[in-house]
This record gives sequence, C-alpha cells and structure tokens, in this order.
Amino acid sequence: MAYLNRTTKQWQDMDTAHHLHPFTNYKALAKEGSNIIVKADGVYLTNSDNKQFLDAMSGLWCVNVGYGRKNLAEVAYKQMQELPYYNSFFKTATTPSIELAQQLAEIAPNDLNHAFFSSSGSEANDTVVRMVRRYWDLKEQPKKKTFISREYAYHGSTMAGVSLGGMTGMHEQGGLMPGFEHVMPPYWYKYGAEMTPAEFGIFTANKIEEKINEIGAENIAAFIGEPIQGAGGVIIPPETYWPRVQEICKEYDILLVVDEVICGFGRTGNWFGSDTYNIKPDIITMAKGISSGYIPLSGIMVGKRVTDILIEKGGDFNHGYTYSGHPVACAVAIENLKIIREENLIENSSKTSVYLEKRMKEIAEHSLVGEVRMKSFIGAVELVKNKEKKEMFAETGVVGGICRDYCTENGLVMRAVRDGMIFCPPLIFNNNHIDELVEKLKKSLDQTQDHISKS
Ligand code: PXG
Repeated sequence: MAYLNRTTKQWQDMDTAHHLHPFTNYKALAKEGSNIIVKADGVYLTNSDNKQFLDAMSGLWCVNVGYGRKNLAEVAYKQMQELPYYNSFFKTATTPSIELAQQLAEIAPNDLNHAFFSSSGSEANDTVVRMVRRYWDLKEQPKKKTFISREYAYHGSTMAGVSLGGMTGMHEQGGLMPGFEHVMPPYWYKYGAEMTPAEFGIFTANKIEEKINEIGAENIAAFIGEPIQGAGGVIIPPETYWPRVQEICKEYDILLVVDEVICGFGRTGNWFGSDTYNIKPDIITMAKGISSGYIPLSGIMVGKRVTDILIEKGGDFNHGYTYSGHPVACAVAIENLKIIREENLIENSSKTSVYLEKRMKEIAEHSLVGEVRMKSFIGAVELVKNKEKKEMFAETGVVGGICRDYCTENGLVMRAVRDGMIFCPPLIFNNNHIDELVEKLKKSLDQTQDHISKS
C-alpha cells in the first residue's frame, strides 16, 4: 500500500505531530517514538524496521484465532459487496446479525438467549447500565440503580465503562459518576497473605454483602465482574469466590452481570469464563474475541429474567448505536466462531496450556518472581522485591515497565500491569511458541534483575 513508503522516522514524526494515542504519556512518547507495526501473520508481528515480535498478548487480549486469516478477510469482502451497511432500527434487520445472535444463544451460558450488539466493550457495558436500570424501573423498583464492581476492574473508557471500572487513575480524570461502588477484588497474592485462598475467596465475596448492607439492597441494581480480572492484572479468584458471589446476588435480589470481554471465546479453556467457574449470569458482555479483533464488534447476551420483562412490559427501549448489528462485523464474527469450532481451538489450547503451565513453573523459580498464576491461556507473572517475604515493590509499575521494555527489545510482546507481566496468547500458540516465550521472558527477567541491582 502506498502509505507504507515512508521511513520509520517519518512515521514517528507524523505520529507525534498528529496522533493522540489512548492511555499514553504524550511527552514521553514523543521522545521515544512509537513502535510502528506494519503486518502480522499467525502469532508474529512485524514492525516498520522489519523486526519480528512474538505476540503473547493477542494484540490487546483479542486476536484469539491469530493473524492472517484469509477467510475472515474474504467474508468481509463479500459482505461489503452484498450489503456493506444497514441498521437494525425501525423494524429492520440484516441476516448476519440474526444468524450471529442465534449462534451466540447456542453457546452462551445459562439462559442467555438474546443479543444486543454494539462495536466496543465500553459501549456494550453502557448498554448493560441502561438496560439493567430500565429492568428495575419496569419492575417498579426504580431505586435500584447502583452497580457494585471491584477495585482494579476494567470495564471500558466511556463514562459508564469507567464508572463501572475500579481504576482510580481513570476516576481521577473526570471519570466516576454517582451510583457506582467498588469493593476489594479476590487478589490473594496482594491482600490475602494471612488467609488460605479458600478463606480469602469467601472473605472478598462477603465484601459485596457488606457493601449491599451499607447502601441498602433496595438501592442496588447489579453486581458486575469479570470471571478473571484481565486488565486489572489477571486476578484469578479462589474457587470459593464465585459460588459465594452468586449466593449473595440471589439472597439480596440483585442482577449478576459477567463481563466476558476478555474471558469469552476460549480464553479460559471454555467458551466463556462463566462456564469455567460455573457462573449463571443474568447478562454477559462480549467483545474482543467475538471477532478476534479483525473488526470492531461487541454485544451483550441477556437472559430470560430480564428479557421477559423488557419484552412484555418494556415498550420502546430507547437505546442503540448506528452500528448495532453491523452486517460486515457480524459476518466476520460468524466466520470467527466457525474457525474456533472447526479447529477445536478451545480444547486444543486448553491441552496446550498444560505445557505452558509446566514451562511457567521454571519462570516461577526466578528470584524476581513472586508467583505465576494462570488459567488456560491467560496468566500473570508477579514481579516482587522480596520473593520469600512476598514483598511487592514500593513504587508500583516501575519494574514492570522495565521488564516490558526488555521483552519488546527481545522481540516479545507482553503487557505489564503494575508489576505483573501478563500473557494472553492467541489460542493457536503451540509448544514451540511457548518455548520461545519462556526463553525470551527468562532473558528479559535477568536483564531486569541486572538493571535494578545497578540502579
Ligand atoms: N471490559 C473488559 C473486561 C475489558 O477488558 C472493556 C470492557 C472495554 O472494551 P473496549 O472495546 O471498549 O476497549 C475491556 C477492554 C489494557 C487494555 O491495557 C484492556 C482493554 C482495553 C484497552 C486496554 O490491558 N480492555
């Protein structure tokens, strides 16, 4: 493509001059310049200097089927020629959106049989807030408006998304609306030292009950949580957590919303994280892996408890997006689901994760590593100041950032969340890729160790 004929320096200068990146320190980026990614195939990325990177993050937790899938491009090309756009407003629909909704109903957990589509995880969570509040209005309990979520939760960057989320750095930047409360997450390594994981699971679930009692159940609309908190640092809950959360939601009559944006579509060894943890949600949020990031698409799946009321008593639901049920995005998602099914990617990745876990045990031995935690194809390597004492670094995020930069230098893409090194590889990762990941990560950990012992 013509626009590829520029030098890296030219791209970087143009980028600095005209492009505001998400979640970025602009001054720092202008000094360093962006890493310009120009192509990708399988599990490898290539930048504008022709350097290759093993992508252990599936892009941004989304390219579940890997890069370079011609089928997905062909389906988009065909759909664009046949019907590039039409909406689902005013009593119309398109065939890909109907087909996708039906296929999602088949794989979704519990009795989630209806899809509402949008284009990003944030928009999908905005839909959740509006639909849940509408539900309680229709049930004639209009005071039930407040959402309970967790600290370190990430549910998006729109106003509802950021409020649902528990990132204080985002709240501080004009983010937190009233009606959103946050409780302690089941982050055992950081907070649970004095308890067994099982005790800590109950302890943190009970934080939700405490919050309900503080605010009053008559004011609480829903609890929202990811099965495993992804962008919060891959916080894997003890097995006792979700059963107790579900008991609490039932007891106090509040809806349970499960954000499957990262955990969905095979990430944890099943179609959904809800399957892995035996969660029976009233609503789930989906994005990312639904289209493997080839095209923006998101949505929510809604269960009978909500749809019965919405359909029977609701009248007009005054909510929707121009691109809700976009035919090209839905066609790509249908093909993406077909790839996942036909290549047995969920079962295969779950089997491959046994080898990943075995090799990650070697990483856990490293003197910088406090623990490695993982579930199938998502995990974190927690870097610590003192392994024996489980002591974390006083200034959070510095060492993680250093290690991430060494990884990049060594041709490995990992994400640092605070001082946790995250892996979330495409489901097509094989044993050779895992060996490469482990070798490059070991080298980066050694370099990080050297770096901090010198400074
Ligand atoms: N829910 C969850 C669980 C997510 O991880 C969203 C909602 C919002 O999706 P959109 O499509 O609006 O971005 C996400 C997104 C990171 C990072 O740095 C993670 C996400 C987005 C951007 C950066 O790890 N997750």
